[in-house]
Amino acid sequence: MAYETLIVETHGAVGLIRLNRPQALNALNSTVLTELKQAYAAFHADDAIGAIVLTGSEKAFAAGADIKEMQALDFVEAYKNDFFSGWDEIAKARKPVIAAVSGFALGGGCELAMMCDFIIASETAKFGQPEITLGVIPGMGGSQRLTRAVGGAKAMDLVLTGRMMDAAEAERAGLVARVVPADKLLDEALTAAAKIASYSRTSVLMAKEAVNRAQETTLEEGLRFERRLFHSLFATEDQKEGMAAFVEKRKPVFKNR
Ligand code: CO8
Repeated sequence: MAYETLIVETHGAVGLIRLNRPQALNALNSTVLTELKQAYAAFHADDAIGAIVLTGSEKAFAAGADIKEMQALDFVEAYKNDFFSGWDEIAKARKPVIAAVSGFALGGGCELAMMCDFIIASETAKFGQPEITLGVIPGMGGSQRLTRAVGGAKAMDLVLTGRMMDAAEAERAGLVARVVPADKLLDEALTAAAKIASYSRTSVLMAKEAVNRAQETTLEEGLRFERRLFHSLFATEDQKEGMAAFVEKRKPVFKNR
């Protein structure tokens, strides 16, 4: 399928999506959202794909929601159409998604990276929520996901001042899982995604669900949820295969059953 704003490829069991609006530093407009939903749906429907990498260019992962597209929006229209709610579907992807971030990840770009399961950043990455400089606030989850990722003090600093933080600060703050040199970024993300895709799909999906649940519930409920998922994995052929392979000192062959 041909896209106007994305470049989509497969690398073995990994789906790679590159945001591709270089003239606007990958600003997220409605076409990007429509196409991203299509690309996600296609990778989710494809049993051969076990994980997804979402990336941008060297200069920008995405410099935010498209300000030129948003500029004329009025309150009633924004409220009536629940503007930005389309992005919720991206955040609900079931297969693991790694954000590979180089350059600017600002506003909606930072929010999109945070909708992914984890972020691998290049040393050149810059994160920020500069919406305050435009007379608005984050609208795609920035005030909530950033606060959960880095805590209230730093989230408040970034959201109120609109300043950018570099990759080292983002890693120290817990927003970013790994920082790598710019020329290693894609390799690192594809290798991590290939590793995830090599495991039993069922345990991967459940692992993701369990970690996500930690963000949303009490410790007691979260522990109960984890335990139930853990128990249920003993009903899978992949658990038998994984443990047999360990005992027999060989590599497991998961059948996703
Ligand atoms: N939207 C549209 N176009 C953009 C955007 C954007 N977010 N960012 C950059 N561009 C365009 C520029 O307009 C420029 O286009 P042109 O050449 O036609 O003038 C081109 O990309 C290149 O940009 P610059 O020349 O500015 O490049 P620089 O390297 O000088 O600067 C920056 C790079 C610092 C990233 C700068 O482009 C910038 O500050 N961009 C805007 C960052 C920003 O404010 N992002 C937040 C956007 S708002 C948002 O994401 C969520 C809003 C929530 C609202 C909720 C409502 C319900």
